Amino acid sequence: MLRYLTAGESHGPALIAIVEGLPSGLALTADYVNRQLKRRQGGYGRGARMSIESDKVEFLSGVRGGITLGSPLTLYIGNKDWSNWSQIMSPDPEALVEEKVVTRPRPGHADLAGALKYRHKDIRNVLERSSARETAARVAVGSTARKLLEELGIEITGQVLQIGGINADIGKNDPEELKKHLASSQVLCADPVAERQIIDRIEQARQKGDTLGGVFEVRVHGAPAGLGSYVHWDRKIDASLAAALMSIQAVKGVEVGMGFNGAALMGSQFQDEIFYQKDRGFYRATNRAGGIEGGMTNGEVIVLRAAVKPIPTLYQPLQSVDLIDKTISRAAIERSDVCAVPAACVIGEAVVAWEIARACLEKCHGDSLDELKENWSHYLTYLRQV
Ligand code: EPS
Repeated sequence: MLRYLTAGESHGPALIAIVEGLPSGLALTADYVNRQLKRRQGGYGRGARMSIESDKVEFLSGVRGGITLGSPLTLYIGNKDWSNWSQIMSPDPEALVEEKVVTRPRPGHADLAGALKYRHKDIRNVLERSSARETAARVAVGSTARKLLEELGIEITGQVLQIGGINADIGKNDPEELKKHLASSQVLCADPVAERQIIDRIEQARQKGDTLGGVFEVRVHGAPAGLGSYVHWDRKIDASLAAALMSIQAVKGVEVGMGFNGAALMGSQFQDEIFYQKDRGFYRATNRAGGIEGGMTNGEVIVLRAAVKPIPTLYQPLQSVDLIDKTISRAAIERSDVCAVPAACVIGEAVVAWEIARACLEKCHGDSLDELKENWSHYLTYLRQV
């Protein structure tokens, strides 16, 4: 069973993740993970924190000589900002906890509900963990899954479709063009015209002390039919993918395939008709279902989209009420980003990679990569010949 936990506060010493269940024999280097960590830090619209950090992973266990051992992996990402916070965030009883106290909850943040739930008088105790800083650990974790999927011939790609109401026109690009634009885009957007407008809109929002949200898409290429299951609610792969995407900070909606737009069609217009070719097996000519039917992959490209709300920290803050003295006041201002949708897309790729890898291992098992690949290859042969 593939599982993981993350730990760490945004301004604490480090983020940690423990990953269990990766097969032995997988080639995995810090450089590989670091490439994804770097992508997550990018994107036009990030705040000052990203110029302090340059996230790098260290394997504290589970990898030897660049190869996984099958034992739990411990992933460590140090926070450079810790040196500015070590006295305030120290675990020692002498910590300067009276400094940088936050008492005016930001609407839209975890601040208020978190303080009420855990009976905190200082909202810092909430925001340090609810911060999207935690997603660095999840991207590191997802990179280990991405590496495993590469071995199985599965590729995960992501792109931003909309920021601040500006939609990318991706219909006219062929997949290679798309990849080229994506590789150089500052907002992970395949449409260069939309990209320029998005950057302008982010600048306008920054000048107004405001923030922006948007929509990103993640696609999974090469997943065979039969990942997930129809037999029980918690084995349906669309459910686990939606939960994983929804768990990303600020995500407010998830779609599979046509999603909400499909609801207005007739059944005859929506369903993807079934075809068969010798040596290819069953396939579809359309993909409105987004590669998932009945809680299982159907062999087509998996298409997932997530809606990211605008970041709650506003430099022109909205009304709030002080947690302690109950006076009406403006919400607290914490250093933050104007727009983190491109980062959210990279995080989306990571959490999707994780769920797909989990489903692949559940389907074909393997304590070692070789064992998994043998079982995988038998299954793919069966699908082609059935
Ligand atoms: C975040 C606030 C900012 C962001 C942070 C998420 O951090 P800070 O308060 O240190 O400036 O930059 O994101 C990250 C640190 C990151 O690595 O993505 C928040 O309040 O959620």
